[in-house]
Amino acid sequence: LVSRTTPGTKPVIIQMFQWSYSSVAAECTNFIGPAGYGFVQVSPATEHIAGPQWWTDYQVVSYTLTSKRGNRDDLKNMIDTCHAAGVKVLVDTVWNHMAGIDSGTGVAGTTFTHYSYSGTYSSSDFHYCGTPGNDIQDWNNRTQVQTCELSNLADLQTETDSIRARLAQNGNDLMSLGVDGLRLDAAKHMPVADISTIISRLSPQPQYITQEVVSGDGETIQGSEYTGIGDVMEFRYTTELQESFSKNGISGLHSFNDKQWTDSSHANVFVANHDTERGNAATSLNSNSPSNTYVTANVFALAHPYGTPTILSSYSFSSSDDGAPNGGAGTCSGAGGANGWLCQHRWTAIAGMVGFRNTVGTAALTNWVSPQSQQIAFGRGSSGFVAINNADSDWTTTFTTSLADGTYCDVVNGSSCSGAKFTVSGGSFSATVPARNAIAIHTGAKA
Ligand code: LAG
Ligand code: CA
Repeated sequence: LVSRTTPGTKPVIIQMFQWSYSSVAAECTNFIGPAGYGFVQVSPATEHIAGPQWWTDYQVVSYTLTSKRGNRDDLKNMIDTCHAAGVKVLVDTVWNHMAGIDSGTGVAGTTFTHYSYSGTYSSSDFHYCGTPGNDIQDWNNRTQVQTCELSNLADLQTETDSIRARLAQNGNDLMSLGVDGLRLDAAKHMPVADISTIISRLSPQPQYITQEVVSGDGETIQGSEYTGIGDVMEFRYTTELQESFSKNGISGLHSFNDKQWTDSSHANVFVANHDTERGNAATSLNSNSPSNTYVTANVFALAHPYGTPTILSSYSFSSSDDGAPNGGAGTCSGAGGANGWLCQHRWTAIAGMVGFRNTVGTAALTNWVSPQSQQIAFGRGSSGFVAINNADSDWTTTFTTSLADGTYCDVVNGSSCSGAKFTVSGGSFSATVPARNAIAIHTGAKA
């Protein structure tokens, strides 16, 4: 495999969960490009089952590039428009399985029954692992996880050349439209050798790949197995932030080097994704989390050097099955959402911290202080400094920093220097970090 660059000078990805292609295109032009995001990640592009729920997208019925987000032309137009705005496009890609329901007609008109998808696959193309319902029962059994069914979804024989060829054809179709990279759905359910063979057949090679491998410490299948292919979504980070910000305290977040997690250069990190934000066991923070913790955790993720951050941009829901509001057209207004959409990527703190991340680059974490378990502050070399106060009272102090003398704008609570200003003099500055809030300054935002 050729080595792939991880996101570079504009590393931040936005997961545009369920946004229609035309709405992503408009948002690339209007906000995402100018704000300095590097990538948008869109929902699966392949034809899927019909229905109002969001998760229809993960039940593939053919590789026609028509989904509820738009058709092939809409996809191409979005890619071109986002590129013109300096934003690259990642597509969520479902290679492990096909639809799990008994029968139906897909959103582009393909008829199917379970294990038979007209024009694409027939029953001999799937695994039947022999467990009851052919479902995964033992999540510590590698063979079961990779050849049994995830939620009844027909499991492709990805070890065979014909299936690999068909999946590579789907990948090359995406690449031919100008797609820059892929999010590989259910990667844990496919052996590394299967994915690498498919990826090796793509031309051009994807510039970025992130893989969905949910692994816990000591589990049989580990994300680290997959780092030769690309990045791995590190779900333990998501859990750590949720536990730290909502109960344990944040002082332990200095470094993750002592963990068994994916190494920093291969970890794709997120405060929430579309699965965890609706997780029944509160597996992550989400926009309803109390005390502003969703925001302060995102500030942390964008400030800390571990991993490549993805920001979720999603919508409010009353049932976890609810599909996108407003007919799927993502809409934002000012620094927030509209018509049911949340537009987290526009929130002042998050957009401000994207500028911080782009400015500090790979600068080392310096000048860490944590006077108590709910307060942390650190610098990123001589380029930026952040302080996060997850306690219930204000934190007024003098911070030691490597920033040069000057007056800097808080990018968490203001944009274009509309918030607080802090003056660094002789390697220190004084500030009040409001309760359950944060401040951040960097050399790209001086007064
Ligand atoms: C993923 N990553 O590996 C996605 O992030 C996750 O959102 C997908 O599940 C999963 N893999 C399969 O691609 C989603 C929903 C499931 C849904 C599934 C297929 O979280 O709830 O399952 O997509 O649509 C649904 C029903 C199941 C049913 C299944 C098959 O909820 O009860 O068995 O469909 O009919
Ligand atoms: Ca599989």
